[in-house]
Amino acid sequence: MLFGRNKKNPIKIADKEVVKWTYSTCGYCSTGCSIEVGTDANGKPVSSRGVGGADVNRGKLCVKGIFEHELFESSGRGNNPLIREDISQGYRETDWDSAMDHMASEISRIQETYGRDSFAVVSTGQLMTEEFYTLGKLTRGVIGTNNYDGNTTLCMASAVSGYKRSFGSDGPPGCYEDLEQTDCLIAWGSNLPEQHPIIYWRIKEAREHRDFPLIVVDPRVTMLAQQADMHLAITPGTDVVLQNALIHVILDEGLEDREYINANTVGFEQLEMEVAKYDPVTASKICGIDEDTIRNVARIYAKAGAASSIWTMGINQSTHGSDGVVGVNNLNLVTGNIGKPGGTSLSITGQCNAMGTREWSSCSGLPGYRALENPDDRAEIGEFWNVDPEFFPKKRGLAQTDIFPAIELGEIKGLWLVATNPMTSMPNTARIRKTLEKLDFLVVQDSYADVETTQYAHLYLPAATWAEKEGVFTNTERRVNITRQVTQPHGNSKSDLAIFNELSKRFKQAEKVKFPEKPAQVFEEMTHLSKGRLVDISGMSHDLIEENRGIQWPYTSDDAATGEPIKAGGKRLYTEPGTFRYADGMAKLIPLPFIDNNEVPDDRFPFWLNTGRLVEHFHTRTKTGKVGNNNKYSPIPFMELNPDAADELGIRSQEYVRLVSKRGDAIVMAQLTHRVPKNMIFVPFHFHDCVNRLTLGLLDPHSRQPAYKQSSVRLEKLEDQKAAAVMSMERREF
Ligand SMILES: Nc1nc2c(c(=O)[nH]1)N[C@H]1C(S)=C(S)[C@@H](COP(=O)(O)OP(=O)(O)OC[C@H]3O[C@@H](n4cnc5c(=O)[nH]c(N)nc54)[C@H](O)[C@@H]3O)O[C@H]1N2
Ligand SMILES: Nc1nc2c(c(=O)[nH]1)N[C@H]1C(S)=C(S)[C@@H](COP(=O)(O)OP(=O)(O)OC[C@H]3O[C@@H](n4cnc5c(=O)[nH]c(N)nc54)[C@H](O)[C@@H]3O)O[C@H]1N2
Ligand code: SF4
Ligand SMILES: [Mo]
Repeated sequence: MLFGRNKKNPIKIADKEVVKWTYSTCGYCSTGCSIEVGTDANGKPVSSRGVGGADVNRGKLCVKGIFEHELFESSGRGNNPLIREDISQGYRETDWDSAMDHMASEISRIQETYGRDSFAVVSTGQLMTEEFYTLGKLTRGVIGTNNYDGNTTLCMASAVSGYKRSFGSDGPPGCYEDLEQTDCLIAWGSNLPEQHPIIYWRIKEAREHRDFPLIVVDPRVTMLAQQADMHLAITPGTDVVLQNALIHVILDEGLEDREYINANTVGFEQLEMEVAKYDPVTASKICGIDEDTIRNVARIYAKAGAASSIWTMGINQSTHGSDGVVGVNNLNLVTGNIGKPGGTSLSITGQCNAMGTREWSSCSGLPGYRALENPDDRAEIGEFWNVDPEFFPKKRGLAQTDIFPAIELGEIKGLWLVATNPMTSMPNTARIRKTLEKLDFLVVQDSYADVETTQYAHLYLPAATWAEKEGVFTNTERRVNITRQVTQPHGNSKSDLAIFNELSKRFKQAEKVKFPEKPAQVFEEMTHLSKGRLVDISGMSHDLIEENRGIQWPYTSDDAATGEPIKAGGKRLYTEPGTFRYADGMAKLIPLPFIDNNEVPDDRFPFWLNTGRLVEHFHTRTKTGKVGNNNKYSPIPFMELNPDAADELGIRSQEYVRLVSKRGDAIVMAQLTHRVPKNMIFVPFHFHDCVNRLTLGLLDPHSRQPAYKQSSVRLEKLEDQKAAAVMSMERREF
């Protein structure tokens, strides 16, 4: 029988008839996998595969990367620029020259009427670094608005702020190898198997060879928590309390690394005084982790030869986001776990090039981690770009999350959105909708014409995406890797670099500023500006990067001159004592008092609303919603709901339920699971008109990042399930 069945259905792998493989770097998450895209005899991309010799992914790809070649011709891509005078009218197609002329004249009109900063630019973590650098030059050096920021404020701002506060500079100090070599790993609010599957796979493989403790701090039983030795289901938004308590126990039991603390840090006494208040008993009442577990974890971490902490949005997206990052750094500094193999404080980054934008986009400053506040930095960049340094603002302007309220107030009249979709990704989207409607002029530059923001735009610019162009990304471990062009831009779309260059030509101020056309020429400018900086890439070139399947910075021209194998350099920062980026070379230990300021469940809204991601989808689904193999896993909005809570409310599996917060409502399907506690629901944020209608998004005071993970809702049972299904369907239509 078995034989017969096998004979009837032999396994057959379709031959895609690939004639050429082109080297690239995955354009989804910040893991930074090396990927090759196969094209057939007609030049059509037909297949994707992992690159075997690449250190990051060693031949593997996750469920997003493996279908990435399907993006180029997916539905909804933009073909031509679209224009209209008023958002009540329909669009008409236009040519690039007219679109660029119109955009430049509208920017000038707005700036002349309302002042330079009344035109704002909101960018992303998903362009090539050369594009970020060029947009920075255009915005800071030519257009001259200080209201320029990126969606990275929704994502990595707390990590950036926390690194700056602790170490004197941004720049993740560790690498993936640390997570394989460590003797203890704590993951704070980071669900690697779904969000960074290849990093997860590397840790899992390392643990198969050498079992070291994995401790997961997350209010949900995530996939990573299922693999953990200890799962600490923390009360949302209270990680800082747990961090203080861990340090309390470490100091109480004399487990700290005195030698390291003396040679590398200042502020120990102040920290000691603050953590003294967080004995395990007091802390357990706030953070929900019992006192014995707190003591155990503190001992395991401090006694490990090398211990590492990683974190992602569970820490960053909180009103204590920046403090949570400083808390992780405090823990690693008192135990001597920075800059040594297996000992690090590593923010797992989000978007494919969130790091590139931090380093080179000039969003929060000037290129190469330079600051607007520093006169030397302004002078240096002014001279290099041929821009009068007085043209630069002397301090950073509004963060992305403050730009929208400034539109509400009428202070900002024009907005340029580059590769970001705030109509789905910002908290409280009803408010964002009203805000966008108020603009005199909105430009949306996106690879997809059907992205929700185009409903509010006056001008739509179709952008090429990912391997339709060339350039570099930097991943979580500071590895610069290259995407080569696989295929031509879709329709009449243009690369973002070409769009920035075209626009620059329309401004008088740009006559004396150079805008090189080729990505490799732009990269060359960056290498020059990086010399002697923390982010030194002066030894790199596009070709050398491809040859090595990515190179970690710093990689200096001196390193390159030695001719030694590249693997030796750039793995870790702060490996020598007293080399932190503050003037005295010391890292700061910073006391973190805890103030409970979240929206918490109450009688009217009794559930915690937790939000996040799924492995098969990326962000607002402009991409994965169009790839059948990704979308079919979860095509409709749903929530994770505890079966006991469902039982009490009379909600059955797969029923549609109305969620209500103080901001708005949304309809989702109930998926009953013990992943969430009884007083919490978890809703993926990938769906339009869904969970961000509900979120509050209070801002972290240091980073201005929204607390997407903490707000409260109630659940309403819906009698008319058919009508609910239709409403839910309408909201997910593309
Ligand atoms: N498949 C896929 N991968 C992605 C992305 C994607 O959209 N899809 N996006 C990329 C981007 S931009 C980012 S930023 C990363 C995000 O990667 P992650 O941060 O790993 O993903 P999230 O699901 O947003 O949140 C992680 C966890 O935070 C937990 N959490 C909630 N509140 C708290 C809290 O108070 N404390 C703690 N300790 N944990 C809490 C949630 O329960 C959730 O499991 O993923 C990247 N990778
Ligand atoms: N509730 C809730 N909300 C969240 C989060 C959460 O955890 N919970 N996470 C937040 C985080 S961490 C992030 S990073 C944000 C992400 O939020 P967004 O950045 O707003 O979401 P994306 O869908 O990634 O938007 C990127 C856009 O760029 C377009 N694009 C892709 N490639 C290119 C290109 O090469 N050029 C151009 N011009 N366009 C391109 C895509 O089509 C898409 O429309 O969401 C945030 N929102
Ligand atoms: S893990 Fe991230 S970088 Fe690697 S293939 Fe998946 S989405 Fe791409
Ligand atoms: Mo992100």
